[in-house]
Amino acid sequence: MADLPLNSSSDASHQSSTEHPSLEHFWMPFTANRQFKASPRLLAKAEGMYYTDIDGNKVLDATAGLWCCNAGHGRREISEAVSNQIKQMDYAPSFQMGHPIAFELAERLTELSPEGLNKVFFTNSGSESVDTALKMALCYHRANGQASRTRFIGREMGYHGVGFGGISVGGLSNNRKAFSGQLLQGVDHLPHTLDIQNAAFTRGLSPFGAEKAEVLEQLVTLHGAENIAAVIVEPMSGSAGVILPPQGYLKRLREITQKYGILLIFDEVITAFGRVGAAFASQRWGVIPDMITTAKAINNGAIPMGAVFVQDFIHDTCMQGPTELIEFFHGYTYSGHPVAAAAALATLSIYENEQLFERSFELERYFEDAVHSLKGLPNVIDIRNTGLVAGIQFSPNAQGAGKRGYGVFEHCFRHGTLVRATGDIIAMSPPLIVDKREIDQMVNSLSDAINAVG
Ligand code: PXG
Repeated sequence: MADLPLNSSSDASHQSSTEHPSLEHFWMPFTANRQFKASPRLLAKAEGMYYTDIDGNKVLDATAGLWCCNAGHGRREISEAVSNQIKQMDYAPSFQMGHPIAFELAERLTELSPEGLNKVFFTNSGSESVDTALKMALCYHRANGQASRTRFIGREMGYHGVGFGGISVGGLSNNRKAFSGQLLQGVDHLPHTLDIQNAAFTRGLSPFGAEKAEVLEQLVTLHGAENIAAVIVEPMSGSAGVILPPQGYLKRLREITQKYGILLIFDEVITAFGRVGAAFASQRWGVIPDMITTAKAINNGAIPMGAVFVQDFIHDTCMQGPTELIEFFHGYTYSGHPVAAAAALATLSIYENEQLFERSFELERYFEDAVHSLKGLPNVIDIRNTGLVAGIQFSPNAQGAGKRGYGVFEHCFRHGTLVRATGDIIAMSPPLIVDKREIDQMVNSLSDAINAVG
């Protein structure tokens, strides 16, 4: 077994302990494993707005875990629902069998979803939701007598998880290049909508850039609408560093897809359940897609779960052929898992009782003012925000792309605030229970880090 690294980069503001588990065997996801293991950050507890690390230091959570814990941490309602459900029935299959709680959850979810999206397919993650939606699009067109519609259109800088479908329609080159020999055939990408030159420091949606949706018309001309199955975009890109849709852009995508019979999929794995000031980004920005992919905050991140919301017409078209035959050859052992579903029902009750989606909308202005106060600090080249999410972008430093962003993230963590770095962008997406004092604390911590890192 390897020697245990003992807080090699701890500083005076963070206590260090001498006991760590062996870090040798867990190959960590999306992590610089060797760097992390040389200087680990290990969390042990979570309550409300705070994590506590294994040395007992409190860390203010400005990321809702990884965009998951919108109701804050340690919610008793959720842990009790999970505990009760696991005692009553730990697991039950959803293939040719069923259990009431999954049906109840599907119904509750459709009370929140945009009009017409009344069918729910359960998965266990955002990646699975994306692959499910892509497969559903192919099934629908085939059932609709248009089997030639097989092409997908994603967008540059889009993130749609890590399945082969998701990385094919996704547009982050680091996630694609090692696998490029085996990506899906027949995929194009729209241009991304990040526009620092014209729109830096815009509060909310930029008035510039809706015309980027027109590229879809060119792709239709190039391939023929009869060959295109679906367009998939995040209404707001999270992973790529909080990239917002320009005003009118999503509406234009909807108009063009509708005109040509192309399905429009919104990937709301990050934006659903209150992040942008409404239950769904679709509602916030007034554009209704044909499918919505979700995960994460569906049950506050408590148990892996995802869901695809589907327009009735897609579902109904697929319900054909002899009734004893399976209509959609797709599903997961854990689709609609009873314990995950119990956590989701408890979570939805918290969202409703505490009006957290409304809170996200109401706090938007305060959060916006707070994050935009960072304008003018060294190397800050853009600040973007909506609801309770913000991205702060830095120019890269001489050591290379991403180094400054990582430095700011690391400084914040060592001084008690968890933010998320993607390249030279810091994302903040606190639990929706955050209060104004905590917003100030996060922004002060970030300001200190930006000044210190330089
Ligand atoms: N779609 C979107 C829009 C996402 O943001 C996924 C799909 C995949 O979900 P799963 O559950 O398979 O991981 C995501 C995931 C970050 C970050 O740093 C974002 C995600 C995951 C990890 C890190 O912003 N989003």
